[in-house]
Amino acid sequence: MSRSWLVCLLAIMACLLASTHGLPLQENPLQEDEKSGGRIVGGYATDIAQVPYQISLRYKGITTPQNAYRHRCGGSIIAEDKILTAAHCIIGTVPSQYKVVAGTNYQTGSDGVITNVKEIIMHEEYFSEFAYNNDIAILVVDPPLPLNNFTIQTIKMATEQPLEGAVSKISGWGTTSPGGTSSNQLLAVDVPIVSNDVCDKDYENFGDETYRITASMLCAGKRGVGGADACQGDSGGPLVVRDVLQGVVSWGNSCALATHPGVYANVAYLRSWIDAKLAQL
Ligand code: 4AZ
Repeated sequence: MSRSWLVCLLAIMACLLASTHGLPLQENPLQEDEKSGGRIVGGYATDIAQVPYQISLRYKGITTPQNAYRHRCGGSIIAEDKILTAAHCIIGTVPSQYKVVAGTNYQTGSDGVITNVKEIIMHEEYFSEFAYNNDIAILVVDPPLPLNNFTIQTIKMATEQPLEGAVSKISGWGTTSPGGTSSNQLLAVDVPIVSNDVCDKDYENFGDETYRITASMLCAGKRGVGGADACQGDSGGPLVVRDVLQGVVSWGNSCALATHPGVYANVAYLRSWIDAKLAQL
């Protein structure tokens, strides 16, 4: 038998062996939530009139001024000239790198109105002691947004903690699966509030010892079920319970896992910091 025939035979045998031993034939098997055709993850298309406090924070790199501003994070309108977002969205950047777009349904849309960021106020204790601790920032925009009682409105900030099990609404243009593509249409999903004690236990074996659920955080998700969550690109955006802003999309282990709720900055807890900053402005 010639050498080339032997090589051929070996190759065929290797293939037969592989197929009987169940090596994956598909390079990238679908994630659980991709099978369900998820959105935001697991959500539904909504209209900006349903969440008129939602903004799209558009960003460009400092070394690529020729580029367009692109959606980076969400945020919430707390006054005609103030936006609440996550510290991790804006850390290490300057105001000129941003535009704020309000009253739009699309992350690439130029419907709605556009304004500039004049000032960024980040929590001084962001990431101190614990990972993602105090993940909150205020953006001052100029000119102020033209509030219209329809597609561009403020949201009231919480003064009290939400009840465990209360249904919250989260919204944004983030990815519809972990590591997936983001949605051009605004999406929303409803998830129940999870207590910090329960959530901290869920995160016991995640990351290093700095990953704890602290008082500056809030959790929401369908424990034991999964499939509904915020994901990458939703960060900085709103978690609302009965028309009150309770959370700011912050972090989590992947997205929409049954074992790990999404984690949010806790607006009621951070309220004293927010109010102090607003009073100084
Ligand atoms: C992110 O990467 C991210 N499931 C945001 C929210 C969550 C996970 C990741 C929560 O911006």
